[in-house]
Amino acid sequence: MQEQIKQIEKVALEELQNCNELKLLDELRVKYLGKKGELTALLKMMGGLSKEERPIIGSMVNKVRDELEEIISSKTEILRKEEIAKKLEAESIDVTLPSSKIKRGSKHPINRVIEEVEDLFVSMGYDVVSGPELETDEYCFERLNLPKGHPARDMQDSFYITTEYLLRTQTSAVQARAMMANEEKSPIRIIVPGKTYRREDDATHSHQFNQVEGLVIDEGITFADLKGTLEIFMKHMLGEDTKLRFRPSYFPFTEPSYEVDVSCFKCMGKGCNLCKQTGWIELLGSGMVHPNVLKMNGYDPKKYTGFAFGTGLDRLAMFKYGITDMRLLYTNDVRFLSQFDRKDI
Ligand code: 2NM
Repeated sequence: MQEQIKQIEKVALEELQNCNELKLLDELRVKYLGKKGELTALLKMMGGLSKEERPIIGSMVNKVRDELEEIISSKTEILRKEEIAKKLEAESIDVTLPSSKIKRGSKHPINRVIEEVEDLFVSMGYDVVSGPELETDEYCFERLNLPKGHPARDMQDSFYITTEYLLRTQTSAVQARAMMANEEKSPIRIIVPGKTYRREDDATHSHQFNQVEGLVIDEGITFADLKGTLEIFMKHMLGEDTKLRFRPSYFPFTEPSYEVDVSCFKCMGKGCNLCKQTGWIELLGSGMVHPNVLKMNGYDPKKYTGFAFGTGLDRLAMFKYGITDMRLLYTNDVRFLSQFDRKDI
């Protein structure tokens, strides 16, 4: 039996010596140390041995088993490390290689217009302000001189979430927020570009659209300031030859109020299909801030006056880039959008 143990040990050591693979190593572990392994089998046979022989054989088998276990575990460790090293070597990435080229996207025409408007007004000392799209009735209407039940609320059919919350119908709500947030009640010069929502959806109206509104409050602000500002604005966007026409109109938050037409940039005012033969295109709403609006938002109308204006960025983008179908602005067709990566427009 002692011979048998020595023989097993000898073969096992040889086999382990030649083993260079983790899988094979595991097979050897099973073969010698496993439940049905050769050494285990010997231990099981010990029942038939004499009292004297039993401890000698037992300790021999245990010694060999410890020895093999030790070799197998240290060899496993080494082979594992080698395997990882090999893998790392094979998978190494050269981070200095140039990447494959990805086609750049282009700026959406509405965003181009927004940025252009922002740059112009920032150059004139305005701040660009934003606010929530989910608004309260208070800021969207009440604080803009539109109490509940006011007939002008019908002009802007809305998406109500609850009786108090709605998707904002105009960015003026942000202007009311800016007036309320200004604790010193100091002069204000802001523009608010952003998304607005109304309950309408046809060929020329989308339920979601983009607006920019401006608000200036200071001592001694007059209609001349409004006129000059909108002239600079429109000439900058549509060309130096652009002329403006102010028509009396009505908005609940301004008094007096005006709709502003620009001379048709397609026919230069001669009359064409774009301006419906009138030579003019309606583009903005504006007016002097209503004393009630100043008062309701904490500004003393005896000390301050102000002007405000608003325009649809979608229409502005369409005129500027000659886009004839508004739906193109909202359907994400890459063939359309990719035309706006040009530097010259
Ligand atoms: C427009 C037309 C006229 C406007 C008024 C105000 C505020 F906050 F002062 F009341 N913000 N925006 C205004 C005035 C907006 O858009 C067509």
